[in-house]
Amino acid sequence: MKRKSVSIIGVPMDLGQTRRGVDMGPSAIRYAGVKECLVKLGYSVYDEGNIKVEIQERTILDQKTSLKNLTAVAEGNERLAHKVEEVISQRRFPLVLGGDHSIAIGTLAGVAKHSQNLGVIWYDAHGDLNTAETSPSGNIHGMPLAVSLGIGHPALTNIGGYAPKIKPENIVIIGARDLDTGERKLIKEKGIKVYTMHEIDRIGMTNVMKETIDYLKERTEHVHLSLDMDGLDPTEAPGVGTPVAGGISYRESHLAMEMLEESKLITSAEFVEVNPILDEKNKTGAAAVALISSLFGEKLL
Ligand code: HAR
Ligand code: MN
Ligand code: MN
Ligand code: MN
Repeated sequence: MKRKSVSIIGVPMDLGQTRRGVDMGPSAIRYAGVKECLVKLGYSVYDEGNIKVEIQERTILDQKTSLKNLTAVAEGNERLAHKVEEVISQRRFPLVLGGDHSIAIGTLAGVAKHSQNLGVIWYDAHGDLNTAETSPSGNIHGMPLAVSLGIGHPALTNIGGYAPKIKPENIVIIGARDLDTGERKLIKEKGIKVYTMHEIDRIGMTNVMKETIDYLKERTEHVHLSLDMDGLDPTEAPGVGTPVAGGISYRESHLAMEMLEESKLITSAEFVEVNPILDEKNKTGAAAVALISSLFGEKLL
């Protein structure tokens, strides 16, 4: 890691989808010892607490677009964007804990304020490239990557006061195995680099990460890691709202984090979609912390 100070930012967001419990993700990751791990690795760690997210017990549908909980999701992300921007101004590494993946909208809005040519690694079973028109669910957690490209509802694409946040050629998706029709179309149209499970099986995680690192090193100045825990196989990360079989293993994920650490490329990160209600004794929260430790330089020997 380039920055020796880390700010932990919790985002108890559960309004980007409809399964309850993912708002407790930040607690689960804290409980699994994220701060202690980073301190042990020699970092100065500041737990900034949680970003305020509205508590809304019933889903509110946007009348025109059928997007779910649009206003509350947008407001939470606006607050998150400010916080992330402030943390980077203080030269600290923002480590954002979700919460559902809709929070990547705010994280990227904050990070990209400081970076004209931001790279993004999207570690996920899903593409999160839907719009209101292509979404099968109306869930905003299926849209943050499209939104960050400037594609989607203006209440989301304009968070932070500017759009777009990122360029399609600066994105690498890793672990995809559940892509909707509209998402496939967008990937082809925009030429987004994707390593599906097919490529991971075919060439191995070592080569996937080597290629990803070389690709991003060449064209970007900072790289954000957006890690959705459902990128991992559900047997090893069961506490997620939208599990998809046939995922990345725990060991492959460790390898990926270790290679990213060696590359010194990552300047911000988020770990999302941990849902303790669906989990088995905080297995997924603990896996998130183990991966964070590797990303920040923990060695086996
Ligand atoms: N693609 C589906 C949708 O848009 C499912 C998305 C599930 N998303 C996440 N984030 N868990 O990756 O609704
Ligand atoms: Mn809630
Ligand atoms: Mn996701
Ligand atoms: Mn996902």
